[in-house]
Amino acid sequence: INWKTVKEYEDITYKKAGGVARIAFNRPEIRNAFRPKTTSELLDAFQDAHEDTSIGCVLLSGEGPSTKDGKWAFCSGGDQTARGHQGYVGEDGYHRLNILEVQRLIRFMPKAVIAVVPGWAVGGGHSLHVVCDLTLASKEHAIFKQTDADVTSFDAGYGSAYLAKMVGQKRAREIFFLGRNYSAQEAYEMGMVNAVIPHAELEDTAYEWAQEIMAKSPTSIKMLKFAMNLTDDGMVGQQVFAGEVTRLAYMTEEAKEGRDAFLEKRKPNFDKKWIP
Ligand code: 1HA
Repeated sequence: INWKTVKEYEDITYKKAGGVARIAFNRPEIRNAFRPKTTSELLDAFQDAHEDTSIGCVLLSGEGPSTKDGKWAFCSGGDQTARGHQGYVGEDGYHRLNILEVQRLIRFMPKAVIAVVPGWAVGGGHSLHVVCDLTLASKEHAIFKQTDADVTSFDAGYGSAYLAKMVGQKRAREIFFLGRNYSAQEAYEMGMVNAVIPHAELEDTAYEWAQEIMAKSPTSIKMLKFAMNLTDDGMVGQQVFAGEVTRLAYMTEEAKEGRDAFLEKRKPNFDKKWIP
């Protein structure tokens, strides 16, 4: 894959190739934990991937392995050294929880986002894989674990409640209440991983899955994603879906007539065809 760096960041890498964007955590020595700077960079990169019409699919992964001990990580959640009394503190001194904004960008992105998990997916990192559309995991190195209840920094949104819809209530409660390690195979059997891939083939396989998705009709992929989101997202889910309905309505003769009539200061003539 001929990845080309799009923009240099401190805490993440951002590359593109063949219509696929690849965003990856780049703090491997601390298992790719995120601090406010990381989430700001993620927001910037995801926004670009959202708006770039040449991009059809986004991979979210973690760089590695750690130069300290050779271990791999997707993301180990919030950087515990960046936690002050009111939450995670940025370099500017403000406390932020903007990883939830990153979750929303992934959730409402009109393209598929694939979590490519080469190692640890822990805490808020686990929640990120949950919110992605698909998850591919390294057979040898991926480990899924929820430590939120160990460190009192818990995701009471998608990370837990949506997870429960994915793996079932009993399993989700076990994952959060016991905080055990689960292998890629166990996560697959629970229904939160789409495929277990040999580590050496993980990146190429993710790229192939992205290409397969991108061979489909973009509008279908977008509307199917939003349709599957809708029932869990309440009025916001409807709002996202509705935006697309309006976009389609703009393309009709009726919409043209409505606009033209206003601009020409006359009554609109909608031709009164009530299509069944
Ligand atoms: O859920 C949320 C949120 C929800 C809603 C709204 C906002 C949220 C914000 C954040 C979060 C969270 O993510 S809470 C959960 C935070 N994360 C954790 O509790 C995981 C902490 N890490 C671990 O449990 C383990 O490190 C590990 C299972 C990921 C890996 O274990 P391993 O392979 O034995 O490595 P370990 O030696 O523990 O770690 C390697 C180095 O990375 C250590 O540093 P060193 O001793 O080499 O100096 C370790 O301290 C560092 N490290 C690992 N994870 C973090 C970390 N440093 C800071 N923050 C971390 N999360």
